[in-house]
Order: sequence, then C-alpha cells, then structure tokens
Amino acid sequence: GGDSSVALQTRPKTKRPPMYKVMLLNDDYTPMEFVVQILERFFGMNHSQAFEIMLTVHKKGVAVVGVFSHEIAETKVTQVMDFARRHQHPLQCTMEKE
Ligand code: TYC
Repeated sequence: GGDSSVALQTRPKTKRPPMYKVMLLNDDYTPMEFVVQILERFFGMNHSQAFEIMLTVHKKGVAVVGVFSHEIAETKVTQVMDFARRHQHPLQCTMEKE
C-alpha cells in the first residue's frame, strides 16, 4: 500500500453480524396483562421483568425488549404481531438495526 508499494499491517477484521433491536410500541387499547403475557411467552422474561418492561412502554411510548440477529428478530416480530392480531389487540412490534 501507499506510494512505495509496502503492505501495511492491519488488524484482522473480525466481522460481527449486525444486530437488531426488537421494540414494543404503546397504544391505548391493548390490556397490560396481555403485553406482560407476550413478554413472558416470546421473550423469556419472568413476570416481574415483564411487568416492568410493559410499564416502561406504557409510560415512555416504546421500549427495546431484546436484541437479536436479523432472522431471530424477524421471527419475534412476526410471532408478536400474529398473537396480537389473533386476540384482536392493536399492539405493534417493530425491529430496527442497532
Ligand atoms: N397502554 C396500554 C393500557 O393502558 C398498555 C400497553 C402497554 C399497551 C404496553 C401496549 O406495548 C404496550 N392498557
């Protein structure tokens, strides 16, 4: 490299895959206990963790509920959206690159 054609030593690139934040959005209609159930069922939280995160979404409007590879994040979003729709709740779940 450079104008004398000397290869400079570079650090080895350890390429990590991009990670994705999965987020729950607040709304006025989805019951609090339903959101808690979602966090337990699909995100492996215990009841008190799930209740705490649900309250954060309720108060702040949005919260990150987990960080995953692209494929796992997509699966979580689909599972949550399908479960909410089946129960006729307007709950929204989205993902975003970190
Ligand atoms: N705001 C809802 C209520 O008062 C509860 C809720 C919390 C809804 C979190 C969605 O992602 C959510 N029933």
